[in-house]
Amino acid sequence: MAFVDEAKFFVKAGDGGNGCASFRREKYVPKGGPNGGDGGKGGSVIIRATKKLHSLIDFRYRSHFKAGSGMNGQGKDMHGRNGKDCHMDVPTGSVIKDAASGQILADLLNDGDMFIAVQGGDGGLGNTHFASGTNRTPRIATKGKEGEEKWLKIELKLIADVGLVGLPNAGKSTLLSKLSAANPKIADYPFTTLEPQLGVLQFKYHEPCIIADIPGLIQGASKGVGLGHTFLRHIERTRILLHVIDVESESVEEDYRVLENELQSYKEELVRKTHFLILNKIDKVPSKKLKELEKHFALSGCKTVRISALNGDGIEGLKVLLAETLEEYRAVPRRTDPNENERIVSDHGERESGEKDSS
Ligand SMILES: Nc1nc2c(ncn2[C@@H]2O[C@H](COP(=O)(O)OP(=O)(O)OP(=O)(O)O)[C@@H](O)[C@H]2O)c(=O)[nH]1
Ligand SMILES: [Mg+2]
Repeated sequence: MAFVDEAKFFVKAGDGGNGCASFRREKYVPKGGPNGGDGGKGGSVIIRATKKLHSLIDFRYRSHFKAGSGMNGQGKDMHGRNGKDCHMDVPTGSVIKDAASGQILADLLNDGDMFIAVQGGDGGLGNTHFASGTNRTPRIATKGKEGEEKWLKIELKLIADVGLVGLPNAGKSTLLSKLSAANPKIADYPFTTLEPQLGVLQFKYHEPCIIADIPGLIQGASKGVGLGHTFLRHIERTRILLHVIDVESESVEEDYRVLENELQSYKEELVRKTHFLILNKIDKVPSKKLKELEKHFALSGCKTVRISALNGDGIEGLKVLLAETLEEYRAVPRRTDPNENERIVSDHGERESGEKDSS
């Protein structure tokens, strides 16, 4: 299951410069011929895919992209300068559509793929073009053509690398907000998160990764209790699962068992995935309790990580662990899923409809 992120933006190519109508004026040359230069060509808006980008976050800050207009031609056969192209970088995997018709215009799969979104207008012709045997003093020059403009839609399919699972109120959304720039709703009651949320975790020296925070699971979720477990399909293809546990709970071991059971009843595969047990809210319990819990989980072969999502303790260590673990996985290609068409909420704060995407 992939998350679809999308944005709308406006592109406008540069207008062509006007051609010029002028005549040579020199001493002793009473009737100089035409010497009006052509107008410059307008710049185009060119969209280029780069693997350095991983989200459409930049579109939150900018939605209009304009190329430069061509300069007008001048006398003395001077052509106008061409307008500057506008280069836009988008993440690889972006699909560009016409916003009005929905028609796919480009599928920018590979690093370096380019697409001319709108062509600059041609420059007008200077009057030199119109001189002929019968008309040696043409006073006409043509106007530059207007650059194209349109609204486009960009869609990016994101596949989460890391999934956050846990009982309601365990602190999953708080953790997402600490690991990424996402701003999910956090509150001291169960089922705060009603729809999966995405965030992008940026590393200093590694490729960024995408984290999915899903609604809390409770005993019986697999039978539809609470919010059910259909959300789990959003994390089916993640590389890593973080099982977020509230260590303040009276029954941490039991909570963990419930979580494992629900994951298992959804799909056996989910419990076999690489996972780390995140002991959250360590600020709320004495270290004696933590040590006991660590000992308990170590016996079952589970790797634990202590954190306080609230005050940030242990978050840096967790980031390093995620970066290193993901690095090992990068070399292995992920299987593709033909049914990746669900839309959900991303950390751009845009809420999408649940409709199926036909692309
Ligand atoms: N003291 C303390 N409180 C925390 C910590 N992490 C989260 N909380 C609090 O726990 C409550 C629940 O946090 P959320 O992040 O909304 O929990 P959630 O797991 O996303 O909950 P659901 O979306 O309902 O499943 C909030 O009041 C948080 O402020 C922590 O490390 N320490
Ligand atoms: Mg939540």
